Amino acid sequence: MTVITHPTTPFTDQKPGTSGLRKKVRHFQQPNYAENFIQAVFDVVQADPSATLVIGGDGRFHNRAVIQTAIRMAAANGYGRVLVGQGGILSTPAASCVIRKHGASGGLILSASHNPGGPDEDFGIKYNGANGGPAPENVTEAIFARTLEIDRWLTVEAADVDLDSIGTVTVAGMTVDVIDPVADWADLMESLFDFAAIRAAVADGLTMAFDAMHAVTGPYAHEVLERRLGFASGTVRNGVPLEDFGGHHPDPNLVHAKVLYDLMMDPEMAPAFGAASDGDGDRNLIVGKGIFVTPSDSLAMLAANAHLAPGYAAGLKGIARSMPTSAAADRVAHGLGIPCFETPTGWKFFGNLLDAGMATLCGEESAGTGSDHVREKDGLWAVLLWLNILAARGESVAEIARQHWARFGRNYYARHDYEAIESARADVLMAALMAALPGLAGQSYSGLEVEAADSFSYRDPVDGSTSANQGVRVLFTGGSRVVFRLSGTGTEGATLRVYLERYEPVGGNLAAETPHMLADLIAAAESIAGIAQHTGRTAPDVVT
Ligand code: VG1
Ligand code: CO
Repeated sequence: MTVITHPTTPFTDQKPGTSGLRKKVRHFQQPNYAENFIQAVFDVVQADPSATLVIGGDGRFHNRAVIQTAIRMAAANGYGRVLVGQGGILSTPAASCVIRKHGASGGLILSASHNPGGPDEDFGIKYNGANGGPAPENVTEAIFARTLEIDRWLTVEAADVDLDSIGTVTVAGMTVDVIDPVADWADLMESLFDFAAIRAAVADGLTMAFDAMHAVTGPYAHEVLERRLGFASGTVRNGVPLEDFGGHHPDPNLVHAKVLYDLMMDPEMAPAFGAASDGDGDRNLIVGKGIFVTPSDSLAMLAANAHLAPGYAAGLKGIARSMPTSAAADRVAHGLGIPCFETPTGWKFFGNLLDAGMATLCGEESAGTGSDHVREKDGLWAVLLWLNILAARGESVAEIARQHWARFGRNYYARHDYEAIESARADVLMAALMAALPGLAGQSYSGLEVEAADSFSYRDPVDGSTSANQGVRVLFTGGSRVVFRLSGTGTEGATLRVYLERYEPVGGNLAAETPHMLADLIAAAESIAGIAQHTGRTAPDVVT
C-alpha cells in the first residue's frame, strides 16, 4: 500500500459544536475541508491494524462523497477494517449499536441531524468512540486543536467502494464490509421490547402513523413497525430516504411534522398513536390521539413505565436529563427512589453516566430520548418503548398522561427559538444577561419573584471534568424557570433558545393550555433578557 500525503493548511472554523462539526454543504466542499477534519480525528485517535472504524450517515446530499473519502483515508491511516452501512446509510443510534456490537474503536457519523439537506443546505461530521457515544469534550477539543495545526492529510489510491452491494472488499489492504444498516439495531430492539405483546395489540386494532420525514429512519421503521410488528403497510409515511429530505426540514416538531400533528388531532381520522423522527434518527416526536406529549413529559412517562418492557423489567439505575429539560423526570426519579442527573445540553454528557451504570434512561427537551442500550439518543427506540407500554397497559396515550400528571403534577413546558439572529447581537444579549445575573435574585417580573439565577456549570461525577457557561438559568419561587442559551448546532448566525417551564402541583390546574399557563413566564423572559430590543424580534420563529 502506498500512502499519499496531501499538503494542506488549517481552517480556523472546525470547532465541533453540540453534536459534531456542522456547516453548509458548499463549505464542506472546499478543497481539503472534510479531509482536514477527518485527518484531525485520525491523528487524535491513532488507529492501528486491529482497529475497526464504522462509517455511515443519514443519506443526505454529499454523504456518499465523504464516505468514499473517509474509507480511503482510513486505509491510509492504518485502520484494519471499516464497516459501512449499505447505501452509506446508518442512523445515528444504529451506528452506535454497530460500533458496540462489533467492537469497533469508533465511528464517523455523517449528519446534520434535523437541519435541511441538499447542495445549498447542511452537512456534518461527528466522531463517536468505542462505547458508541459522541466523543467527550476533551476529545473534541483535541480534535479542534489538531485542525488548527494540521499540515497534511493521508489517503491511498483506490477506486470507490460499491456502497450499494452488501459484501466484503479490500481497499489498499484494508477490509471494507458493506453491511445491512438495519439488522443489528432491529435485533437489539427485539431483545428489549415485548414484540409479541405489541403484535397482539396490533392484531387487536392498535393503529399508528410514523412519519420518517424522507430521512434515515424509513428503512428502520419499515422493518420493525411493518415487518416485525405487523402494522399495516402505509403506517410508515415518507419512508424513502432522500438526499434533500423532499425539500423539508427533517425536524420532528409541531412545525415541521405538522401533517402528522394535524392527523393526530383529527377525531375521525387519527390512529391511536403518532410518531416521527429526525434526519439521523435520534430524535422522536410523540403524539397520542388528540394529545401532544412534550419530550420532557415523554421522558418522565417512559421512566415511570419502563419496567413494563422486558429490557427494563429489573428497574432503572438512574435518570439523566439535560439542564433545559423540564424537571418532570426528577419527580419520577424521586418516586422510584433513584438518582437524577442534570447535564449540559448534548448527548456526549450522558456517556460517562451510562458507562458507569449510574443512569439507565436519558433525555433532552429537544426530542431526544434513549437508554443504556446504545450511547446515542434513539428515536425509534422511544417509539417502541411507548408501544410496549401502550400494549401492556391497554390504555390510550391521553389516559396515561392524565394519570401521570395526577400522580406527579405537571411541568408545563415550551421552547421558543429565535433563529438566524446576527451573531454579534446574540452575544451582546447573552453578555448583558450574564452581567445582570448577580442582581436578579429578589426582583419580580410579571408577578414572578426570582429565587435564584446563575450560569449553569457541570461537574461530571465520573471523571470530575467541568463544563462552564452551559446556559443562563432564572429560577422563580414555586418551581417555575426560564433558561436562555445559544444553540451549538446552527450553520447560519446564532439561534437563541428560551426554555420556559412552570410546575403545577398535584391537585392544581392540570388540564390547561400550555400558552396560557406560560404567559407570565414569557413576559418575564422578555423583561429579563430584552429579546426584542437586542434582536429586533418580537416573536419566536419556532415554538416547540
Ligand atoms: C440541539 C439540541 C440538543 C441536541 C443537539 C443535537 O443542540 O438543543 O438537545 O442534543 O441539538 O441533536 P443546540 O446546541 O442547537 O441547542 V441532533 O438530533 O442534531 O444530533
Ligand atoms: Co438528530
